Amino acid sequence: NEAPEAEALNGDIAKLRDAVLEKLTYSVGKDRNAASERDWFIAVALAVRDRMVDNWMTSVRGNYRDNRRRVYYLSLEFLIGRLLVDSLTNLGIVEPMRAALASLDVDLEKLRDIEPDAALGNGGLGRLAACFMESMATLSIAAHGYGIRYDHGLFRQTIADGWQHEFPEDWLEFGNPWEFPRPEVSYMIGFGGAVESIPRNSHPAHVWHPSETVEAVAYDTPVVGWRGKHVNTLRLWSARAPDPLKLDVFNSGDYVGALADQVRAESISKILYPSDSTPAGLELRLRQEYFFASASLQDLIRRHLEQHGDIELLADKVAIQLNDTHPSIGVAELMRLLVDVHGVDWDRAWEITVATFSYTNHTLLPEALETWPAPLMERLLPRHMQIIFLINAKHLDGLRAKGMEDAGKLSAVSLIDEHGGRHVRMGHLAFLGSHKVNGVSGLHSELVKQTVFRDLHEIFPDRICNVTNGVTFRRWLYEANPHLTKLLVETLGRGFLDDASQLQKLEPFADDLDFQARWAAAKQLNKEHLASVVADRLLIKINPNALFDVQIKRMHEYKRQLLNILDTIALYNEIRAQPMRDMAPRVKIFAGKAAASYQQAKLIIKLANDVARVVNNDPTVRDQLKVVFLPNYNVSLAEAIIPAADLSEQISTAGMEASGTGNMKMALNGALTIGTLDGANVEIREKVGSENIFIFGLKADEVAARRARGIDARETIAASPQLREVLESIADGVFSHDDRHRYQGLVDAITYHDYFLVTADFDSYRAAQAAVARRWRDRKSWQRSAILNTARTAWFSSDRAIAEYADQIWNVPVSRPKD
Ligand code: 26Y
Repeated sequence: NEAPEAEALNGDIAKLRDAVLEKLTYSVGKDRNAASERDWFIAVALAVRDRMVDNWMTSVRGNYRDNRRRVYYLSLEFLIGRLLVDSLTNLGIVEPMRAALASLDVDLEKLRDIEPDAALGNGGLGRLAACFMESMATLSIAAHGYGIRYDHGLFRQTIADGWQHEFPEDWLEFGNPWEFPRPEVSYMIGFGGAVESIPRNSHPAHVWHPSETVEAVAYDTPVVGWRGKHVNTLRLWSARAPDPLKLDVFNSGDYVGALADQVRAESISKILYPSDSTPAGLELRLRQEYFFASASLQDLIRRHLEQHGDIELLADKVAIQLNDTHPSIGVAELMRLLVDVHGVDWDRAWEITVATFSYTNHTLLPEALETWPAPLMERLLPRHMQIIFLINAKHLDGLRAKGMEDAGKLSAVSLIDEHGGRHVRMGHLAFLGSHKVNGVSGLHSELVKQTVFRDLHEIFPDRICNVTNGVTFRRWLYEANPHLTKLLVETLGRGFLDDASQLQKLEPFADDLDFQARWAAAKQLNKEHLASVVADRLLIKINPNALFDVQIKRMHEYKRQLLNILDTIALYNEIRAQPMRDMAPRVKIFAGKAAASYQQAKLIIKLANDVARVVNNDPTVRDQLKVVFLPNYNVSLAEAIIPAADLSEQISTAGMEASGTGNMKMALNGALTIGTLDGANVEIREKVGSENIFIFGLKADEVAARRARGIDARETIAASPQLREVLESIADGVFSHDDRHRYQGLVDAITYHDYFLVTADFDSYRAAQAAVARRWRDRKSWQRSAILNTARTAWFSSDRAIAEYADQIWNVPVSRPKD
């Protein structure tokens, strides 16, 4: 029965070819002989989008017909990346499209590289939102994502003379073929002004008269799940001035003044805040948060009333997930909409609110916990400030009525932080306004209970739960690593594509030498590809047979790229001391962006580049060690690096990385992890087995104890000759001949004030790295472990994570693509 299949395939190829040509002609307006690669890309994207639309309409109709509870995922970040191959994969037409394009003399791989990388996010939190959108579609959940359509996503990073420079990113420059502008879907968002109290029989009504209004306009992007069956919507809001041009002002000759309101309004969706885990703290950030929370809530209430006609049913039909505290002003906004606009009485409105919202915490770092100065909130959102005070008063009164009198306890659970000027605690607001609060790994969720929300947890002991993060295997295995995926299909059949747990069936092959050889061949192809990327971008030749030792993530002191650099220098010293010693060649690969204002992180980038320059140009080192810092880390670069990784560096100070998701992606692609017992590393160890991972360093409780003893590191350094040598060489200017004192401050900082415990973990890390090197030399044993990493990490699929949210938090059904 091959003939009919081949015929169907040929039919599909012909149809795709016609569809692409039609788009090229009538939508792009180009003749095929004049079309540029970008023209072809747009034509193909539009043709692919058409294929999604039929299923999209069916899904939308189904969502109405079934009257199911809808899930709304509110996130200020969606780190989407490219969509062409992702869409083709989920629609199951990669190969037919490749063939259709080949018949037109067009190379699909070239088109893939032309698409800009949609970087509407900073890092883990934004990428998680994108993985979750894909899994919610895959599991046929009636879900909508809501966010902001930033004109400019995360900055483009260049490295010049080793230093990071930031340039604006312009993903919309040539238009966005995936989205549908919906100018008819728009909402008015108020700011400032005053609140009027109108006396009534029972209690006063409140009318907010904003002094400024901004319009939120919707742009919809279809999100297609695996096998194309279910399609959801990502709705992103763009800001417009309701009255963009003051004609009278313009006519009076003040051309710039006439546009001032427009500039102010549109600045809200101009640019993504480029910091993660460091305070943004500016008024524009609060304006962004309220703008998108309000637009999203108005939109979902309108949809709810259209469908169900009764605001009382909101919590039965709607679940809203807050992705960190960034949308948590939504708690006050929903109260305002229910009480002031829809006339629901306060207590009932609060019941509905709590039953509707749930909140995911992604960080324990105190500097990343959002608080807003009460005077700022009062000025920008006067009605919301009143509502927050009232929520707080009822909350604290309730506790006093239950006999809680301890002023310290009450102030710890108050929505208002009274230390150093009044601030609204957005985490507390999100906690109180939600029926469930989750952390993102087992360890992190426990720490959430013991630290940031200790006192609230005591009062609401059933509220905090755990949902360990996951990643979508479609993007991070099938698309990023077609060589390995092909081998897995040949070995296991196609079942694992629908049901990741079938990857377990790989276990028996871990010791099979023939399979190991094919496994190694796939890895080798990925490494050769990465080597060509490195050669193109950095003009550095790396050896694809070397161990690829990879640390890719945002630059942050707690992630301890510095520890990895110190290890690199120690290796370098060893090689110089014994140049002829036979060691396993290594390539240290770094990539990551530092927030533009984070000086220490930028200095660490410079150090990595300085070390790379010295090591790579030292003839005694030969091929034994190479160091590369790949600029402009983003989703697409991750897709090239992850399948090529042998070793995955997950070395944060224990207790500080909430989960990590790069750790999951690399383990899935058969890299071994070297890491601390932090975040999801703990669960990765449980799944893969301790003989297939390299764990080192202080544990979270030991970190706390060590810090309590003081973080002066002089004794630690004195006790480690290797560490002393490394730090001396940095301080002496071995890597900075042009400015010998460049790193004096950095060395002093970890010597006298080593908050992230780089020095305390150094020896243990070095020992783990030595164990890595020994294992690597026993290639069969390494490959066995690598295979077992892939076989045992199916649990880290975002399908599993989303199924847990659906079950424990949203109370909605899921159905698998094959059901
Ligand atoms: C308030 C503002 C400055 C801010 C903006 C972005 C604060 C935090 C963030 C982003 C945080 C983030 O990306 N957190 C990461 O979330 C991942 C998904 O849960 C985790 O895997 C990762 O450990 C955590 O650092």
